[in-house]
Amino acid sequence: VAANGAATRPNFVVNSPNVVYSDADIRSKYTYRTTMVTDGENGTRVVTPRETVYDFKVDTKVPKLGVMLVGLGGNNGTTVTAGIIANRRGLVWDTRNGRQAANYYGSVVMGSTLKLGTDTKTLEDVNIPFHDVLPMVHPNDLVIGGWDISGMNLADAMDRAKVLEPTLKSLVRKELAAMVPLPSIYYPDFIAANQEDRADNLIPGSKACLAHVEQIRKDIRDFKAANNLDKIIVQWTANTERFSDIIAGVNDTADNLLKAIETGHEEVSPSTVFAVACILEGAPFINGSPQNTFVPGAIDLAEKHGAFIGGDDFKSGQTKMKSALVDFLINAGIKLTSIASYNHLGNNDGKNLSSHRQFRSKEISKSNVVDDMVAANNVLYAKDEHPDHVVVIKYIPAVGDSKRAMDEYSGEIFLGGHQTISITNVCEDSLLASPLIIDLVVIAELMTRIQWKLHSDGTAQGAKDYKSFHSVLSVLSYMLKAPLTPPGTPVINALAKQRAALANIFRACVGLEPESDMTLEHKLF
Ligand code: NAI
Ligand code: DG6
Repeated sequence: VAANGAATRPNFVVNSPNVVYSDADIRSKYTYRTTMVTDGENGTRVVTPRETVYDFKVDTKVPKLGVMLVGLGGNNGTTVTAGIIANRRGLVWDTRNGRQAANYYGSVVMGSTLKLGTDTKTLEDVNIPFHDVLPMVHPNDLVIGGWDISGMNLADAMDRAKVLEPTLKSLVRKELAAMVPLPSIYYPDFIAANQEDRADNLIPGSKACLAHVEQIRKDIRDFKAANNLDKIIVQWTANTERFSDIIAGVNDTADNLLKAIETGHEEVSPSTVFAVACILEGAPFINGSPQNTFVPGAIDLAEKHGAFIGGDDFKSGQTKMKSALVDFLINAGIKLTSIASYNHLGNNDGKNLSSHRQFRSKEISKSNVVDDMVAANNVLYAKDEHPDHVVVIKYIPAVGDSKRAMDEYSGEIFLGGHQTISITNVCEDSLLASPLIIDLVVIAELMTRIQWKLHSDGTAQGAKDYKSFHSVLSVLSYMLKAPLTPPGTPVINALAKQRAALANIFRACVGLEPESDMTLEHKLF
């Protein structure tokens, strides 16, 4: 992939009349097949296959991309920055277990593969790196910057985070020491009081105002110009905030939200101010924390400006396991009756979450993650019936960033039997979250280059102009605990479905069918 902004192409060619390559883009004609169900007579249902033909167009010019993190000096911010530098420079360092080379493990884009098809001769699967299905930014080429209410340089902040090996830290120290976060906005009511002592790098003012929006917009423009960037993506990886109350006339519509910012309404959070600034600046904004940054007015504003937003809350460990395991159990016909999820951790995130209102934001985002899987199984569950589900988080400083998640899943099996599954998941939280930050950036950027229209075959149904995907990028759901979806559309939490959606949309863009896993070629001779 060219890092110089030249148009690039996947290193495969789709041999189909439905796919056309040019110097600037890849165009595909794609037939989307769905099944529609209506109620018929006498309690029967009428099921009708439906086909919609779309044209997709992918701009193949890979931009020079900047990523600006809100919370750059935190555990995630410093870890992802050090990790990208380590990969870019191909670093290898000593650990007590031997030599360790930089890698992108934990990133779907960089660490996983997609089945391209079946080898004509051997009939074996041909897999390609996920990153190669369409022209994507390489994470090594990302230019990183951002804001933090703590003005510590990133080398010292990396020490404060206590995540990385000293040998790796010494190799990236010089570059990180030169990076100092931009001052940020701090409205003390939104994060825990125990964060106050690190708030020494502030834009003046302690409630929302237009000057804050303008300063953030200027920061984005300045960073873009200083680094000669084509595009910027902004991601919130700052502290979890409390939820904002949704108040009619304040944050329910785009106009009211802008007015509320202008008049300094106390219910507008820093993360919402960042979101508004990014929307107005046309920079995609992704929320990696659980709070309701995207109040209805922010979503409305994004839709009005055709700006991209995504969220909420990185799905790194316990919830990722949960959204795979619950999908498996319920689809195996086992009636899950309870989930008890305990977490303890000792990093600054844990410290912030030891405050009730911030914990409550996290509790909400961690609790709704099985709803769709339960609701889909009307054999096991009556309407509105669901498993008991409790989430506990405790701050234990001694374990630092090494989060412990303990889950007990109980369910009913055949003829009144019971099954209890206990899982202990120990992981450095920031080493799980950092690759997600990368995936979110790379995929969100790619989504800005994909356009669609209804295929025109001379009928009235066809559309003339291409347009973008909806402002709310639900395609990012795989990386997020409480996926934001376009208003009125369902939330999918099941991990396998989220990944299939991502992969199959990208396949459609190069004119390939969804991967059905039927493998009839191995069954029908
Ligand atoms: P952290 O506490 O180490 O870092 C957060 C940083 O944000 C701090 O440096 C803080 O000074 C800064 N900050 C707070 N308010 C700010 C503001 N208004 N503007 C700019 N900077 C501000 O936390 P960590 O571990 O990096 O996590 C970041 C966020 O990601 C948290 O909300 C956490 O809940 C969320 N998250 C983390 C996951 C993980 O696995 N590490 C997974 C899911 C979500
Ligand atoms: C304790 O749950 C702290 C949280 O910030 C989590 O570490 C983070 O949200 C990751 O959660 P999960 O459920 O994806 O492991």
